[in-house]
Amino acid sequence: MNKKTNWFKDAIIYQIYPRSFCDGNNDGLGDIPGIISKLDYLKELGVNCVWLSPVYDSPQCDNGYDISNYRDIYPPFGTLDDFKKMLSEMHKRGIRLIMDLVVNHTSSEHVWFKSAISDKNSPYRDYYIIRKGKKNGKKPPNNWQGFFGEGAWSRIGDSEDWYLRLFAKGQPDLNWENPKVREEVKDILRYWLDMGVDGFRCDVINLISKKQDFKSRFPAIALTGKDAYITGPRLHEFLHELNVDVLSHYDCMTVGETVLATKKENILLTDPKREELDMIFNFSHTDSDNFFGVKYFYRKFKLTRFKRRLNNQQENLKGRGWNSLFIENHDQRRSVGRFGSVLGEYETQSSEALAASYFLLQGTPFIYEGQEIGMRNAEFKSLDEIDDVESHNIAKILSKFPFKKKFMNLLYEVSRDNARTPMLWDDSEYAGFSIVKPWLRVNPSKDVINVKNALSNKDSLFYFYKKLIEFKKNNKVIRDGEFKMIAINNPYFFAYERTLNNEKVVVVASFSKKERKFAYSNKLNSNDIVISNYENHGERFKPFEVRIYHIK
Ligand code: TEU
Repeated sequence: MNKKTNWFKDAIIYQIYPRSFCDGNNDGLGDIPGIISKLDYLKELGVNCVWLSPVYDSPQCDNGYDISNYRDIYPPFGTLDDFKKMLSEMHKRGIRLIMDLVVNHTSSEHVWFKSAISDKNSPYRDYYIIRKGKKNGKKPPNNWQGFFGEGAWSRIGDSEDWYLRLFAKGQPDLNWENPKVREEVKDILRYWLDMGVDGFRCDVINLISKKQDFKSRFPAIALTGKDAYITGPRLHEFLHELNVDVLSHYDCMTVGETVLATKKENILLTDPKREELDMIFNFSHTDSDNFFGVKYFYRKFKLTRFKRRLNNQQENLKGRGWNSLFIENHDQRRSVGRFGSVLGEYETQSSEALAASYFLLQGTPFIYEGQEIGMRNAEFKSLDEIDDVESHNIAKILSKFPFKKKFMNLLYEVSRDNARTPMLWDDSEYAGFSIVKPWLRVNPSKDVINVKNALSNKDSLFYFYKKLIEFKKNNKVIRDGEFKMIAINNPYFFAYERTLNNEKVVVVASFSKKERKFAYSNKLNSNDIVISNYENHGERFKPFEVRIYHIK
């Protein structure tokens, strides 16, 4: 019998990046005891689920997205007992836990991979995608490109053979064509589900099936070979198999990170009848300020484009699948000063306008650590301040280009480490994250932007998020109501309705520094406003004013 219920539809999910959340043993790195010490803070915010980025044992070439042992914890983060304690402390507080499931690839330090490359007859050889190179093994088997700016193959020593790795060198892709690999993955799922974990965020899950031709692609442009490895031919079959064999036996949920998936694929992946994933992350709106989904191809932000993309996501899955709602994660730069919000004057109000714009759409909202207090980008000034493997790979490529300086400045602005600086708990030297120098620099804004200040100011962004969370929890119209975008071509306002029978919620957020009228709101009664970031509501909206009307 299928044991899955739909609790994911009522989830409000907070993402923790364990390295950067809280350092419990003062070694400069966040850890599980640190997380436990902050659970009451999450309870105060009101979230009811945590997505924990990887805590498994790992050499950390990509901060844990390279797993060397799927059944143990990276020692600097704590022990399995610490993990179990965290899980039970979360459950005690009504907070569920979803783990990051990274099974497109393992670490090159995983015993499977070590055996696979050291012995051609190893039973693990076929766990990976290993092919003979061209030119007597001196050149890679084809011209595919990976996600971190490099070719997708690495040579095994000085042999003729190469292994596929769509990310860093230390992240060899698993061969999902091999049924033994799929059984291993199922066992990993069972191991954590039996321990009481509530579900998984499935890393780059739409890359697990590859076209088996392994031929070069022409013309060779960004992400060469992507037609072979993005939403490959057996993806749906593999996901269905995991669901039927494992997931459906537990009351758990899944959210798939689906990179560059099409509208049609997104429907297939989330259609409950097909039993694949509960929801997916669609990046079309976070990519609205770049070309081709590549953040280095920067494009000026337009509110109307952002609205259209979110509207497309909502309309696409209407009555068919479930959306995930987010504006930040550990791979994205911070949303402050992005997506129409501004730094400096009106910083808080504009972050509130952005929060209201995404949080009450149809779907399950996510908040990334620090987003709720308006943490800003890190303002990196040199590559030495950056740790991320992706940024370092790109910097290597950029060093060969003219206009290097201009590109490097862009890299500092979009580097994933912008989201990974230590959480700002207070204004002490290391922001209450640690008492020793952290692994990544502390954001210089810590004197003003920190949790302590946020909690002591009733008008802070934190309390605005808390209100949105409460409102969503208490009103089924936000979960089940029909979505409709209002005035989609208006360049200054983000507005939408949610309707369930005779009940209606209308969200109107101004993205203008000027006072402006919004014709639609003339029809509405200001007595119905339940959440706002200003006290008085005139005919004109004040800069970045939000009005949420609840009409019953
Ligand atoms: O991200 C997948 C992914 O597509 C990103 O690496 C993206 O290309 C990049 O962030 C754009 O800047 C997932 C994880 O979220 C990421 O942290 C991992 O590095 C990656 O998979 C490999 O596991």
